[in-house]
Amino acid sequence: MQRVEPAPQDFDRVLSSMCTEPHPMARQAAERFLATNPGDPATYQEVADLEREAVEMLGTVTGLPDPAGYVTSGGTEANIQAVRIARNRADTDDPNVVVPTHGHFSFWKAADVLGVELRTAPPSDYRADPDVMAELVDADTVLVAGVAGTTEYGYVDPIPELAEVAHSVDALFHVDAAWGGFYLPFSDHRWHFGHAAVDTMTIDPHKVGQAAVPAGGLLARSPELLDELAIDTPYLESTKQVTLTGTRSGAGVASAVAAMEALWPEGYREQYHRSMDNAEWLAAELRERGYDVVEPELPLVAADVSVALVEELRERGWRVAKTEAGELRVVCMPHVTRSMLRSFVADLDWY
Ligand code: 0PR
Repeated sequence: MQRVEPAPQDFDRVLSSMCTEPHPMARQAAERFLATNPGDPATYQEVADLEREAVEMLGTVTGLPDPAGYVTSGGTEANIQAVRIARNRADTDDPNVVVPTHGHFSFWKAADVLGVELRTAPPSDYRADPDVMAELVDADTVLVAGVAGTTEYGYVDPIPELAEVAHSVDALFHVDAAWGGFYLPFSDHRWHFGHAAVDTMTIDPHKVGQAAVPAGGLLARSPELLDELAIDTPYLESTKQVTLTGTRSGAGVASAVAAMEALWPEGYREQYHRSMDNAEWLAAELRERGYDVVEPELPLVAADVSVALVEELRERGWRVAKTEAGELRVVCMPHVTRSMLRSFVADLDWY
């Protein structure tokens, strides 16, 4: 029997990450499918079947019956591909994409790689402002995007209103729920395919979904949208490929299915409530100590703790991040427990 080495990443003091400890079943599945390549479905049929299952389950999570899509390498690839679908579908020589300024930096990569103009709209109260977005769209707008669970504050843009802005100029509407997608089903937010005319969505099993890295998700309302990405593959048995990468990880695909089978919906529901309670507890503790706290909307807390103090906490081994505005940012992922937050607050008090 071979010895199992301890995991190289210890999540004990990680408060900055949007990744987490994979579910034990996800870890096991990842290992089993380590050497498979869903990019070659004719050769690796079992993992190709699993990918169809993954997409089906992601459709269930996001209110989309008969979803089209695939398991990406992460949110970045999914966002790039959403922009690519929109650009390829549209009939313009001068395409532009409209996103809130708090959109993930992957939209900047997409614009650069795909040669589209990126127009950014400042938010009001941490959420995209549909009126400001509406001022930026025109006949050359191919895509409007909203974020359901922003990277810095965990806020949810007004998705139904942004969908209207997109469709007023016949653009596609994309929702980036890369991080929020596995928390949101248990909240009151209107964010998914069943709530608004959403065309494409990013939702990542390797974040709150508790799958192993790499497992992102791209979903499209119809197979025709996904076909905008199709490239002929003459020497493979399958005749076309829609993914951005060629060879890709079967481990991510298999672990996404295993995590969702283990956790959807009850496990994720319990996790949402635990994490949200933790975020609210931390927000209250920080407020009691006089810090300005951004009211958490999903399990993510931002507070105006000084940069010097954040540095001290890092010295003590805490992995904490800062927002662009300089606030301390704590992402309450599944591995973040109340006792971990208690010892974090105790360290904060020590200074
Ligand atoms: N969309 C949103 C809303 C995101 O927050 C992120 C990642 C992405 C898309 C891109 O996803 P991938 O990183 O899977 O391509 N947000 C975090 C960030 O960029 C990712 C992250 C993950 C950061 C783990 C740190 C970390 O330890 O800040």
